[in-house]
Amino acid sequence: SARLLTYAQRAENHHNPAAKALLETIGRKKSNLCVSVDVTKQADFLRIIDVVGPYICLVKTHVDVIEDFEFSMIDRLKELSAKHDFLIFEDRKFADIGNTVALQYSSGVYKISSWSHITNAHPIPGPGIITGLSSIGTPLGRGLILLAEMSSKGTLASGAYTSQAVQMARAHRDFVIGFIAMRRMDGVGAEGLDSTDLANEDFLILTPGVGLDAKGDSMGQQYRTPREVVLESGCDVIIVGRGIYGKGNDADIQAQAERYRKEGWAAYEERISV
Ligand code: 5FU
Repeated sequence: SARLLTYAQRAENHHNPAAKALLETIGRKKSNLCVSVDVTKQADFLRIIDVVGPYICLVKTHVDVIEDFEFSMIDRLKELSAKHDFLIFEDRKFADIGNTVALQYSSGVYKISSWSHITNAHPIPGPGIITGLSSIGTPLGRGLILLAEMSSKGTLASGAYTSQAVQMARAHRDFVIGFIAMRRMDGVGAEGLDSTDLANEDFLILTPGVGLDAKGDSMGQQYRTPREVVLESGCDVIIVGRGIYGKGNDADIQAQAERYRKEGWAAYEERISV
């Protein structure tokens, strides 16, 4: 299964340009670390990304929390993406009908499709949300992640909901490149499917709720270590927010980014060596 392949080998399995580029970047930089930069000022946002850039494969944004947003910030973000060789993932969590999400993705203040290689969506509206986002994202070579599970306590994304999210993704393999999930989705919702097809299935698993120094926060977030996430649960990309950018000055932030990169990569190397 894909769990035992190298990231570089898996890049060959993917035709979606965003999935291929992400896997190649991970292999090239020896980093399965995505930093989530959830700060509210443009200057802090860009400064933190410049500090962590060398250690990451992907930066995750919530662009709508930036208070002093100007579109020129996106130009600076793209420059940093080229300078440090990482991709961009706007964690927009679209959740409406296809026609509406196509507008939200392409238009408005943020024009997410014009700069974000990867974005994500809740499967709650049904497959029309994929059709709508794909009508904008596929011509631009973008990739979509479906939220099959969440890291927060009491999430409703479990059981049959998770299985149906995976089934929706299987029906749209050109645009849906993987999941937000807490474990590999191999075999989930796969009753009655051909076993060789399933053995070759290669979804990317991006996993938030990663921290080395805390178990959670006061609002339901739950943290696991890179080792639990990558080695034990077979996930592909660790997403770390406050564990990195919340750690003080630039030198501390840089040290944490390097620490998580090392931990995530060691867990992957151990995984593929067994
Ligand atoms: F889909 C999800 C999820 O299930 N849990 C999350 O925490 C997304 N997230 C995001 O990852 C969340 O919106 C934050 O941007 C980030 C986690 O940040 P933390 O500071 O590492 O807790």
